[in-house]
Amino acid sequence: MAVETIFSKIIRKEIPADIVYQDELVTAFRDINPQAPTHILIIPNKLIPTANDVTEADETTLGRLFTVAARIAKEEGIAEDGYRLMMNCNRHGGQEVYHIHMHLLGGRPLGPMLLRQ
Ligand code: DGP
Repeated sequence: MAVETIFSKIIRKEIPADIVYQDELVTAFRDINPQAPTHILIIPNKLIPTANDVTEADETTLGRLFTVAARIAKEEGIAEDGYRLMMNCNRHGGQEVYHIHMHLLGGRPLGPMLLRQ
C-alpha cells in the first residue's frame, strides 16, 4: 500500500508551493532546495512511489512529465542552452520523497552527471 507524501498535499494545495503548472495528470512546482537557477519538480497527480512501481497503465501520465518539462523549459528560457531531467529511485539513487518525480534543472552549466568519488 503506497503511503502519501508531502507531494500529495502540494497537489491538493493543502500546503503552499510555487506551482508553475498543473493539469489533470501532473503538477509542477519549484523545488524547496534548488540546486540550479531553475529547479522544478514535475510529478504525477497519482501516487506512484518509485520508478519500480511504474506500470503500462502509467505510460500516458509519465509521458506527460516530458511534454510539460519541455513546455516549462521554454517558459523558463533554458530550452536552447539546455537542461537536465532526472529521477532518483530508492536509496542508492538518492530518493528522499517516495512520490515519483522528475527534476528539471537548468540555468547554468550543470557539469558532469555524477559526482566522482
Ligand atoms: P529526491 O531526492 O529525488 O527525492 O528529491 C526530492 C526533492 O524534493 C528535493 O530536491 C527537495 C524537494 N522537496 C522536499 N520537500 C519539499 C517540499 O515540501 N516542497 C518543495 N517545493 N520541495 C520539496
